[in-house]
Amino acid sequence: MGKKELYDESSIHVLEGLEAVRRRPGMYIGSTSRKGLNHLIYEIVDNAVDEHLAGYCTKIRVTLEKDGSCTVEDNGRGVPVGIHEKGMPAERLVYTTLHAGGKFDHDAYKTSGGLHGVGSSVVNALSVWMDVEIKREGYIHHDHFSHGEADLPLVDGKLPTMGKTKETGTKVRFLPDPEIFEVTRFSATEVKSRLHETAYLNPNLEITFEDLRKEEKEVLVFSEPDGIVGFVRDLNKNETAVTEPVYFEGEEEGIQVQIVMQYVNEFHENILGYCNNIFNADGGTHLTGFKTAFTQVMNSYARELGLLKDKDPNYTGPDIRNGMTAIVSVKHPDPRFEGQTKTKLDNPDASRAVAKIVSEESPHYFDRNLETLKSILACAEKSAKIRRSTERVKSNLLTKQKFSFDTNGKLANCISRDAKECEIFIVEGDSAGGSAKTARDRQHQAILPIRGKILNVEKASIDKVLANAEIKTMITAFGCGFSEGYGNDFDISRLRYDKIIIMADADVDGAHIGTLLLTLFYRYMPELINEGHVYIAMPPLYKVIPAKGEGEYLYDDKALEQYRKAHKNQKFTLQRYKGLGEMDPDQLWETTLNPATRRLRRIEIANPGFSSEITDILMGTDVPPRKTFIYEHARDAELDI
Ligand code: 28F
Repeated sequence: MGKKELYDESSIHVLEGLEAVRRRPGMYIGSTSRKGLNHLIYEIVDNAVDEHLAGYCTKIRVTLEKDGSCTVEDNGRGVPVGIHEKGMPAERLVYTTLHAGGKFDHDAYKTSGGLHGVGSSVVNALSVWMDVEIKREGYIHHDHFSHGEADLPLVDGKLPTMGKTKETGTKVRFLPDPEIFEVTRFSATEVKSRLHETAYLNPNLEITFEDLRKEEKEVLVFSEPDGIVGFVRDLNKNETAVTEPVYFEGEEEGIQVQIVMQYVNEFHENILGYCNNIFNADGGTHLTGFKTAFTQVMNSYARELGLLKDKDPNYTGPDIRNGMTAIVSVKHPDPRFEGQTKTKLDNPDASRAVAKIVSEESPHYFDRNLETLKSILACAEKSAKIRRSTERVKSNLLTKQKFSFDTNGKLANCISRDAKECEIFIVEGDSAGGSAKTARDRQHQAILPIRGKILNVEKASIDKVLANAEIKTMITAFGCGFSEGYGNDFDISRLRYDKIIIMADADVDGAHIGTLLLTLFYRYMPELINEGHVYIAMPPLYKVIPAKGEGEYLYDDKALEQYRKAHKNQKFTLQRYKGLGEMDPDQLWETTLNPATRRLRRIEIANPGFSSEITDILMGTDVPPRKTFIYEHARDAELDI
């Protein structure tokens, strides 16, 4: 076969590959919401991190450019530019073929982190244009792509150069395609938090973030020489620490293991699992290995120290982990993932390796740090006490639930019992609740009015949470029970409603109630959010009624501004809604209840590793940051019209 023929074949292959990515972007980057958009940056950054892990890159710079594009630059070796056997510069293959990661097939630590480790060509396929500059072998080599296809002519079969340099590295700039993505503005908050996380996991890497989109540009440098120890300290920075961070590391069966844990004065556990620097939202074998071994180690210490007598049962795992913040990070040469989203580590040897390191390293540490050991066991004892009393409350709650659905008469349930077609609206205030009950579709829509502010679960112990009337009603109505540090009794298959819709006013109080409810769900019923059952209703702010023609609802000030511009010389009446309570049932139906005309936003957790921290910060402090939370979430949520 001649060279030319090969080239044609491979270029057809390239086009088919790009087409597949553009046709089903969700398959490659998860979604086309803001989450998927931000993911483009992480794909490129991950390649630079791989170059760091290979031992060559110490600095990465990420810039959100004024024109909406993003630049990522590293000081590694630069992507190879030599002519590949298929007659193209190697660099072009990397940016145009799916899975063209030659080095990745050899490199032990790049077997893709699971979710979507598919790389540069996917980002290229989903971009209007991509520009690549490679500093290598004395020159700056240049390449450019449009919609994933190279459009710079080669010079003597090679990439054109744009000058000489002594430096090395790779610079990639790309503009996401608005025809693919629902939104095209990167979320600085999210990107920063992910870059910070990457810095914690790579202690010798410096990552600079730059946002040039605002009037006043923002520059941040993430450098975390203390690694995951610093990560845990920072996750806990707003809590009262009960112990110092405890750090173990080791290698077993070719798997590197790093563990850090710290106890705080809180009523929950927060344990994050990473494999090859990628967060595993659903945990997996590394976490089970850690939990099993640590429970065993702590129970034997408790007996050794006489805190548990022969007749006493062991502490449960959750007793021991209550108040614990921990990070378990493994480097595995051949990771496997299970579950729909491929975010749960599945290798049994990871469990063995972590368990072995915990059992071997614990005595080394605790024999020298007896105070820490005693503090941890004191936490366990306290938790066990609360657990026993909670078990009594819980069994009461569950027996009641069997007999009556509507505990205190406030829930107006729907007639249908087919969860797939049922919705429940949680409505702020009795007056809006009353209108909603009149206006709703009784067959499919249930209304649960809640009065005033619900309990801030972040600040309350589990027994208080369960004693709260509004919370009890919600748990009973949803039908799934709840999960917390003492055991998971939550059963999503029993969920009575496909959609749980928070309906609150578009003001500060409404935002606060939304935040409180989301915090409750996030802490005690996280699967509701993770499986996409939680929504926020978006009631309109205005109605405009022109002299002639149909009235129209407008959902924010920007929409009003646009309407004004588009109807410059026309007269119209402007109605401003102060609150849900002011709408009559017909208006409420049309704007908020009617599936055909309403607007809902689905809540998704942007960065699971950090969201626990975010909730802590926002619910633990005063007002201004809380607002940020709800707006960020509202913006990051997927629009579901
Ligand atoms: C801004 C994003 O993508 N950095 C990268 C390298 C370095 C090599 C490489 C990348 C070789 C044959 C694929 C260099 N020298 N930053 C980045 N830096 N890719 S991506 O190799 C890719 C493979 O096919 C590199 C020697 N070996 C590898």
